[in-house]
Amino acid sequence: MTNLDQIVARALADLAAAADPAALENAKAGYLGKSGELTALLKSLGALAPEERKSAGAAINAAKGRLEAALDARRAELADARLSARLAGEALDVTLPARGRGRGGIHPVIRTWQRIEAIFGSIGFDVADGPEIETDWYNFTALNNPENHPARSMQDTFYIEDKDATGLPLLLRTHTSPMQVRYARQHKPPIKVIAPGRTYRVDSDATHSPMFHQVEGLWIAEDISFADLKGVYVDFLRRFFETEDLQVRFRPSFFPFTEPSAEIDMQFGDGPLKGRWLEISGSGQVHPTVVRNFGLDPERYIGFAFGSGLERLTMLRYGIDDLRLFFDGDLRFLKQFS
Ligand code: 2NM
Repeated sequence: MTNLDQIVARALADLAAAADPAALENAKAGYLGKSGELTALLKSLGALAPEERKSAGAAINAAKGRLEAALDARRAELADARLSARLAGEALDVTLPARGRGRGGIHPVIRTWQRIEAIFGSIGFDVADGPEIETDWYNFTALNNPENHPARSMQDTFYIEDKDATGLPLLLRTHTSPMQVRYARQHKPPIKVIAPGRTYRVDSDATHSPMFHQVEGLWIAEDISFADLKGVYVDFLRRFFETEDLQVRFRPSFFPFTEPSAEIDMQFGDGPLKGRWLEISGSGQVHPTVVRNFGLDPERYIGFAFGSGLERLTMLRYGIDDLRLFFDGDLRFLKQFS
């Protein structure tokens, strides 16, 4: 074997043994680099006699060609191996079932809202809907709220910068009564409607949220009395709380939109709240001025209204002790109701 053959054999073995690109480039340098063995042979050609130089040069160039081809092949092999290792490391099992989107649930307050619509619907009450941004007239004036009533102040009510057609400020409704005024002005008596929805007041602490939910009820006809209010509301409470073992009492009170007015208290005959009177609603006989603002003659039409908080009803029904749980968005809480 000639010296050249030996070099080529060693070089091919070294290239094949290089385990990574850096080792390969090192091995290449030992033969084809500036001070590589093959490069040295090429440099030494000048010292040969011209007749030998030609054939030696051709042999060295052929050897150089073999090494370069082997180098390219090994480079490609190492690159392939690296890609395969990476693909194996990042393998995805595309046959796994998809995770899918989490299923939403009904918020407990909205569940209460739905139950209330079903219960009142079953005894002939329609459901009113209306805007959350209201005019001063629908939210206060029509409901007999005096011009200087504290509820009308910026301390209690969220006003927005836009004005209505009469130049009065628009506001976030502080109760759902304005929906009932709108409904009553668009329907002929008998008027029998509930108005559930979001309401807003400047109030935020452990027991008050600036946004909360109310349901108000209204029944106006020629002969609707406090006895009807009592029958309807007691029936509602017994069905809502799913118990007949429940007492109700009416306590005199005051609201600008009703006269006379009463707070409604209830008491469970059983369970953890047994024997405690709980405030559950405001109510009253609709004030003649409000009936007139419905577009009706108060000498002919009469009836009752009530207003209850949906958060309060929900807390009592499920035994929830902190209002803030409704608004935190904590799934550990919410999932218990879905
Ligand atoms: C309450 C208490 C008492 C009420 C009055 C009216 C309307 F539209 F007829 F004037 N709707 N709701 C009312 C009455 C609301 O909430 C504590």
